[in-house]
Amino acid sequence: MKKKILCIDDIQTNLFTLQSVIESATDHDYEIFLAESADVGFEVLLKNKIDIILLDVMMPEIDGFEAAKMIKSRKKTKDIPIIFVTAKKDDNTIETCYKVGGVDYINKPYNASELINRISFHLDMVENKNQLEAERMFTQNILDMQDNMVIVSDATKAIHINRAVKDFFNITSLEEFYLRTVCVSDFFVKDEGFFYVEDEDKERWIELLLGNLKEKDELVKIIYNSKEFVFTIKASKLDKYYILSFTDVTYMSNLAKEYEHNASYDELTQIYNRAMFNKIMETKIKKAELDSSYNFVFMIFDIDFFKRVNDTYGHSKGDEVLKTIASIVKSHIRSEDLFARWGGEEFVLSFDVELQRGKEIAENLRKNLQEYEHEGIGVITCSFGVTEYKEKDTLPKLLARADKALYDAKEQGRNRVCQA
Ligand code: GH3
Ligand code: MG
Ligand code: MG
Repeated sequence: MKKKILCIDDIQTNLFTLQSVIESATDHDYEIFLAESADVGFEVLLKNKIDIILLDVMMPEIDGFEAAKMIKSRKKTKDIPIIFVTAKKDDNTIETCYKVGGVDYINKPYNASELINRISFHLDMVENKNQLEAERMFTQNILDMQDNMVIVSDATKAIHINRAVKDFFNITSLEEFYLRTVCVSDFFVKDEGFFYVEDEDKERWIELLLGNLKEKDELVKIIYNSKEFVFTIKASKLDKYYILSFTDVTYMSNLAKEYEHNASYDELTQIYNRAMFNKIMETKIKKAELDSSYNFVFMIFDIDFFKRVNDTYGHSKGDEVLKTIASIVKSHIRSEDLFARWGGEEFVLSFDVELQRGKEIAENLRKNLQEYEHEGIGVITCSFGVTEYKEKDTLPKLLARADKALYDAKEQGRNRVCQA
């Protein structure tokens, strides 16, 4: 399709000259529109997709400078290059030509080939600009199609962000991103197992990351809007730019945490389960084997007549009682004391104290449990078996002794503490 040139000049002969010069020099390569005033020019601009404007400066009513300002102020026409064609040569005129938005000016009388070359030069410039913009849009589209957050950085700041980044930070532009931060690493939170940037490394953090990524995958933790997110992060270097890609694995990370928690905690009472208890007891036994001054007691307690609770009030009420009993005990021991659900309605405890003190602790717990009124049920008591670590003890031996003591407590009428 032929490019369209609009010539605006108040003198008709000038217009005809322009037209014939361009047409003969280019063998009718362009479609030419002629306007005898700025107003006529505006009408042509409205009806046609003009590619370039040749504009006279001195015109009655609206002069060339005014006309240029109006063309530049309208969205539809602001990107059309304007070349001033003027007889004036003074510095002021030349400066004003550019100031009002002209891309070039050419003096009358003009040389035909110079005029043609300038026209085609500026049309090429527009073409290149459009091409660049199209490529930029193409890249942006590809980036936006990624579910991952993609950030292109020149090492110090982000120069490109994709839609996922905008969605995450709830922003619409790169400028808004800068209002939140310049460097995304500012959001990284220091935590075990996560990539983190110390202040002194801020300048070269991407290089550090690239170095690490050669060895292993990296995770980053980001806290944004008081929410915690976990991302895997990938980075590559392209020319002098870095491309960073963040994949949200918060869900999987939470799932892993949940599995980890479930492996150690009893689902109903949320205290340690038997597996965790065994693990910690093994380390206590090892410690006692190495250090003869280290003492600990081990105790087991069992709810009295718990079967009746289930039979009378139902299984879910029984569950509630189990939870309440666990929380009563928890509130009367310290965080370093070991407390776990052994299974069913039996619980185990271990304290780093001598036997005498251990019995006192058990007695206190027994009392505290007895003092509690379970809603709709009343008092529920527990029986305790207490023993202390002895040389060459193993976990089964400790358990057998504590179990024996518990059996004695039951035999002697329940709701009491026995030792073995
Ligand atoms: P004792 O005083 O001799 O210990 O009598 P008991 O009724 O407490 O003893 P028994 O061993 O006969 O009954 C224990 C009951 O605990 C039976 C079982 O259904 C109940 N139980 C075990 N685990 C759970 C649980 O997770 N939830 C509920 N609701 N009940 C449980
Ligand atoms: Mg039992
Ligand atoms: Mg029982």
